[in-house]
Amino acid sequence: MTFEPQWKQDFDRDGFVVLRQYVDADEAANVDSQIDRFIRDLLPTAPATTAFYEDPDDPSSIMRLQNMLEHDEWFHELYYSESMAGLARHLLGDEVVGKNLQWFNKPAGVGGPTPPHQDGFYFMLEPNEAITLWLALDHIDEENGCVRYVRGTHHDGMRPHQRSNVIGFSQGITDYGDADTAREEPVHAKPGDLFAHHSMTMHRADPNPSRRRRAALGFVYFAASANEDKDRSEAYRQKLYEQWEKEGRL
Ligand SMILES: O=C(O)CCC(=O)C(=O)O
Repeated sequence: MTFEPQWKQDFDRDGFVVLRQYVDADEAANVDSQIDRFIRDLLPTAPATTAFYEDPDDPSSIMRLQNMLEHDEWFHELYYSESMAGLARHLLGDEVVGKNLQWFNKPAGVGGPTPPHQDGFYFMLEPNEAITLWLALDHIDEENGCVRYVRGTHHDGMRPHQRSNVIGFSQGITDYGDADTAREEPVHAKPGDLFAHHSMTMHRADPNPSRRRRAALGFVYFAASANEDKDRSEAYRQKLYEQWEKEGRL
C-alpha cells in the first residue's frame, strides 16, 4: 500500500481528508453484500445493542450496526487490513488501537439527522486523538444526507455537548450556530470514496427524506498514545443503553 504524504498534510490541516475511489466500486458492492449477510445471519443472535432502528417495530429501518468486528471474521479482517488500519496509522502518525466498526445507514425516506458533534466527546480520551474512516457505499449528496464537515475545527477544542434525542447519536453540540453552519462543507460521495476525520472535527448530516438509501461503513481507531477513561466511558454507555431500552428504542 502507498499512503500519500499529502493525505496526512491535508488531514492535519483540515481535520478531514477525502480520498476518492479509495476502494473500487466492485469492492464497495462486496462490502454491501457482506453487510446484508451480517444482518441476515448474525444479527438475529447478536446482543440487542448491535443494531439501532429508526422504528424498532420495522426491521428494515436499521440506522446503525455497531461492534461488527466482534461478531464476524470477514469484517474483522477488513478492519485490521493494511488498507484500513494502515491508513489510520498513517493519518494519525501513531500506532492505533482498534475500537469499533459501525454501519451508518439513513434508510430512504425515514433516515434521521446526524446532530452536530465531535466524536471525541463520546470517546473520553486524553489526548483526544482518534480517527474515523468513513467508507461511502452509496451515491450521497444533499438530498440523502451527506456529511458536512467544519474545516479546521479539530484545532479549536471541545465544544459543549448535551443529550440529543436522536437514537444512535447520544450527544449533540449545544451552541452550534449560524457561524458554524456557514462554514460547513457538504461532501458528496460515490461508492468507494473514503472520508477520514479526526475525533475533534465538527460534523453533522441532514436527514434522508429522499427515495435513495444513504449508507457508509465507519472504522474507528484510537491513537495508541491516547488514554481512554474506560470506567467512565463504560458507565456512560451502560446508562445510555438502559435509558434507550426503557424508552423502547432498542
Ligand atoms: O454517517 C453519518 O451521518 C455520521 C457519521 C459520524 O458521525 C461519524 O462517522 O463520526
